[in-house]
Amino acid sequence: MTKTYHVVGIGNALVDVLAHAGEDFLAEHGVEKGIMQLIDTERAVELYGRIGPAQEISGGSAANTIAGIAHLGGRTAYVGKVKDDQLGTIFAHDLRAQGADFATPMAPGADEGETGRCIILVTPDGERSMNTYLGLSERLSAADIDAAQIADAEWIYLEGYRFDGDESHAAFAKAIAAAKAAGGKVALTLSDPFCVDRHRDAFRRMIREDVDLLFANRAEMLSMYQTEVFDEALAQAAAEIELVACTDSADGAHILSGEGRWHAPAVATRVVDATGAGDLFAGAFLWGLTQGHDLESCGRMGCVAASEIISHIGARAEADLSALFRSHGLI
Ligand code: GMP
Repeated sequence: MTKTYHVVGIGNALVDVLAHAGEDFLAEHGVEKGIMQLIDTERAVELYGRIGPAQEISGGSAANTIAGIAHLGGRTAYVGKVKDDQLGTIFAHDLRAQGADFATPMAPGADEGETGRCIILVTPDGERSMNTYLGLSERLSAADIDAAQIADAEWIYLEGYRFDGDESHAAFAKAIAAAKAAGGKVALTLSDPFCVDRHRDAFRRMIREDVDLLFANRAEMLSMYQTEVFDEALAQAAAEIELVACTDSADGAHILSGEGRWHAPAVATRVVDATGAGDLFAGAFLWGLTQGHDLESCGRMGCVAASEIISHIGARAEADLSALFRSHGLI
């Protein structure tokens, strides 16, 4: 029976506030380069007051992935918490306008807190350093998971960042149970090396028991398996997960399944802003998978989509990804 959704994603619903910044700005304001740091309201206000001109663009890691799949014509839905405020309305509009279903109830305007945002500082080398004020996205709980919707998905895609919220562990457990009971599959992204550090045991349990497809980058993979040897981490992951897709920046991506291993080269491009590269890699990879493409092609699609995202500011596709896949002979 055909399911309504190819992929339903669950994660932190955030609006990105993107600004250019020099290395000295990062040092001066204690921003750690290349990773995600959680910040409180006070710090968000302070940082916002100090950055240069910024652009607000809908973001959120899993939301970017889902938007990418929808952009490619895949059937998708997203689950994440925003508030009924200006940024929440923009976030919902952008996702729906891309063709994804988004039905998570918005927190009412009278509630405390605001829609979450991520202050992203882009250095001249194109690297992104993220400062996340979670706001309402933090409150995603099991009550926000519609088991019938999840059961109607071929894949669910879980964002590792959401491990930072206690109630969201229960939300993930509910989603996994609903997906598995209906023959669905579970994909997880590790999201960030320090997030892995904070929740290694919970990640490990989920990986061993429930995850069919793991997305990670090199730093996250090393953090997960607590080794400095990349190949060793990849081998450990492949031994316990059916399918592993691990990105490695300018070195592209490694795909592992059983005894099989493939490498997809990065697509040469000028790196303007690395924000969303991994998200769109995952989106394109999952789209390819649900369309029945072989694993190597899925990896190559991921790298083509990632190269589009890093060639401009923001984590949502601007060019026609299907046209790019055609020009690379992938479809
Ligand atoms: O990081 C996810 C994906 O983005 C990688 O697998 C690459 O496809 C792409 N990517 C990330 N960093 C770079 C880079 O510095 N150069 C190029 N060409 N691609 C990158």
